[in-house]
Amino acid sequence: MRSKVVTIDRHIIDQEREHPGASGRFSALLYDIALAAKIISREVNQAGLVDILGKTGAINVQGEEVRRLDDFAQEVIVKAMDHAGHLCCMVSEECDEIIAIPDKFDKGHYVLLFDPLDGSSNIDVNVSIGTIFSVHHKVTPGETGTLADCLQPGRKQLAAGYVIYGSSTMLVYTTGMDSGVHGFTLDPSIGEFLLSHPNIRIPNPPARIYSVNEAYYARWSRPQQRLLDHLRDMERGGEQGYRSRYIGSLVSDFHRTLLQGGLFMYPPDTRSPDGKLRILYEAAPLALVCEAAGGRASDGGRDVLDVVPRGLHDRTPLFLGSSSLVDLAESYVGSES
Ligand code: P6P
Repeated sequence: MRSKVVTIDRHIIDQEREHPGASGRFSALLYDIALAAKIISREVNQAGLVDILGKTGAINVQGEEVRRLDDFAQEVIVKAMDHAGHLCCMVSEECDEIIAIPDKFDKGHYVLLFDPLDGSSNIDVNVSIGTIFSVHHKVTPGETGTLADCLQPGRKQLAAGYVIYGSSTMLVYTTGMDSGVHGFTLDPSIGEFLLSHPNIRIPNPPARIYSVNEAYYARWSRPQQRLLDHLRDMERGGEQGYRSRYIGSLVSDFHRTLLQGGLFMYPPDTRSPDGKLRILYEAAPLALVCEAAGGRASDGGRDVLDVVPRGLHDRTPLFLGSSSLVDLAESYVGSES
């Protein structure tokens, strides 16, 4: 048994006390995110038992077939977050436009951006999947959330994190560079997220792991190919070689990178010139977590946190993980960014 049992609610209150100006509204927002995560976790973990696997037949804005759990997760988050008075609007991977707060509910000063269930194509084969979330301050006058409130650079995020639904359900979040990264594991027997990974720091020196879909090698630029050749080359003056680990579920690949170190990459290629991953609700939140844990996140030439998206669903190349390995990646591909 750990020396003390700290629930996520207690942790959020303790963090609020460290910020005298905190209104408490922000804390309440984080509680509601944790609640939504518990509800989604229950359904994801029963997916094999309850007939919610398979497809709804609907197609989302990304042109991808929507699986029932996608729908469910999307609805849980919207219904958990839309009436509490914290938000002026929401943005979801599943919705083409901004999600407005119904007029019957009070509006607040925050914007929630999220990918309700990333990696959902892995649901049927029991691979861990995840929810990714990002919180910004409203920056325009008036109550109603606007595009300008959503299209902010990642460095301005108030909070960011993810939930990974795997062998256990974990919620990992940060409220910025000076507050650290903290991981909470769900104890389903009491329905509480308990602090299990306080002050996560990405290991340095990192594990020598690279994570990329090597099937696309032929579609990469020459500098990107040379970077992979370097990482694959075992005989470099006796230097210890690298291992390749690629799950194909962003939250799972990032969670391993955060805890063990390494380099996750989703580079641009001839079919996806901006890469595949979305800035607002995938790259930017994970970049904030990574940097707050002592790592780096780059688009190949600059920090992802400095990228200002032009559209809600803009994509970016992503090089994420241990600083020394992201620096190495930039030394190869930086000139072309
Ligand atoms: P690829 C899952 O569909 C996802 O959006 C991320 O979770 C994952 O990192 C990526 O796509 C995998 O893409 O092209 O390697 O199959």
